[in-house]
Amino acid sequence: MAHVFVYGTLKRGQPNHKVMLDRSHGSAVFRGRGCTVESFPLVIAGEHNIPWLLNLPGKGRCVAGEIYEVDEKMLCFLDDFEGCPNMYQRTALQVRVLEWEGARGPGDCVQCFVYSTATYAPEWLHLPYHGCYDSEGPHGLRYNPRESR
Ligand code: PCA
Repeated sequence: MAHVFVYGTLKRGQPNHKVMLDRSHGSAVFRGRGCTVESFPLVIAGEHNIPWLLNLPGKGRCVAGEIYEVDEKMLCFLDDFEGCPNMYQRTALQVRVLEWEGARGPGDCVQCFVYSTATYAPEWLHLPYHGCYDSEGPHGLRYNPRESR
């Protein structure tokens, strides 16, 4: 079992959350909410308004998201779904737990996998940095789902 921190379209209520609920992809159990210990630039970029966590710790904001416990099958599925390693790369980072589901959880911080990218266009650094992604947020950059491309 591994922990995955999701900050974009995989979160509850976001356009790709359904893939985490599909048992044919493996299992993903919601464990709680958290935010990254380090700050990162989270930008919405490209013609499909895709959220990207740029792998540049120390810049941007602490980013809020959800922590899931996933099995090996789901991890493999998510790697494929997120185009890892060409689009996103899966790396480990520390997440500060804000709310844990159930009675007992780990301490303040938990190490999680995250899909971020180190291969972005330099001009993305000039886009607005978000702290908490919502496809329908006031930024007006609604995610264009893969089915509609
Ligand atoms: N999906 C992954 C990375 C960005 C995205 O839209 C996530 O939600 O964490």
